[in-house]
Amino acid sequence: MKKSAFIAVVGRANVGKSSFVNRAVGEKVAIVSDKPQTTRTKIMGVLNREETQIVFIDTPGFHKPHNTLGENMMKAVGAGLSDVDAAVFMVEAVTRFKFDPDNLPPAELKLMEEIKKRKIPAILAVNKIDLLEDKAELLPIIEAYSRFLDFEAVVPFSAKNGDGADILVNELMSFAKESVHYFDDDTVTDQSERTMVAEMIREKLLRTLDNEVPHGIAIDLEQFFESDTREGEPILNVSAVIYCERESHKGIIIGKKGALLKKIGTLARKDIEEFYGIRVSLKLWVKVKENWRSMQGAIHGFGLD
Ligand SMILES: Nc1nc2c(ncn2[C@@H]2O[C@H](COP(=O)(O)OP(=O)(O)OP(=O)(O)O)[C@@H](O)[C@H]2O)c(=O)[nH]1
Ligand SMILES: [Mg+2]
Repeated sequence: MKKSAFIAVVGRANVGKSSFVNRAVGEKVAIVSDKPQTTRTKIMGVLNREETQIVFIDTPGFHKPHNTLGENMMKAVGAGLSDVDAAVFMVEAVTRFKFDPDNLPPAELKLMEEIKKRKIPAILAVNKIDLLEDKAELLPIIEAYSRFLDFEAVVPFSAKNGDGADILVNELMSFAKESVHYFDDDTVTDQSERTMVAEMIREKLLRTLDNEVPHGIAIDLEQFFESDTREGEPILNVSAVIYCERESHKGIIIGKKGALLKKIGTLARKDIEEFYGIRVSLKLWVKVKENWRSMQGAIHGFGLD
């Protein structure tokens, strides 16, 4: 009997939502970095196990928006929570902030409120347990969140080393109901190939650059086509413009004598080559589009709404 479930994965930025979705699906469908607000849109990742299809909906980290892009990202979280069978509410066992059970971050409280209002069955997933010295540290965390929401289950796990991840996936399997499958069995994501490639490039920028610079970046893929080399080998030709918000950022991205841009290009090219299994020629340019994160038209142009 064919079954399926739609599962929203929500939580504050940087808790490991995308890392979990990638591990559950078994393929990299969403980019990951140590910078908050890595994920900008809702992204589907598909897992097929026997006759059951689980569609994970990875969402941007929940936060108070500071610009139009942020507002769109929060709309994506709302849309991600629409018509799902269950939600994974993800928190981290060891946070960069001091954990105070009586003062949970407002973003998390608001998100739990939203889940409650929509009457979505939710699982509390406590990620990053590999960082815990003592598992007993989990108790006050679980207790603090359970005060606000009646979770169907609580699963501590590590998206990094996989401990407990299967327990979480198995819990989610129980939400599957008899239904047609919405994706072909060999499909892993709803994103287009062009979007995946643009995201691979953005991931390298997020991982290489610091502070404000990577947050103001968007990628516009200009060329994306396959051809043959003179030796008759297939090659994928990709050219992309890296948009940033300031002239000073442009200089940082390019680096001394173009060294940083070259490094980013090499890292991205290797990733794209691995993904497609053929040679890739990647050309990158850097341009400035001031304040684009506050311009709906530009945001739309980048496919971020
Ligand atoms: N130690 C450890 N680090 C983890 C684990 N899971 C994720 N990380 C790291 O946490 C950081 C954020 O991971 P992401 O998967 O991008 O987090 P996210 O929740 O999708 O973040 P946003 O898209 O910004 O909301 C990355 O540096 C990951 O490598 C884990 O289980 N243990
Ligand atoms: Mg993410």
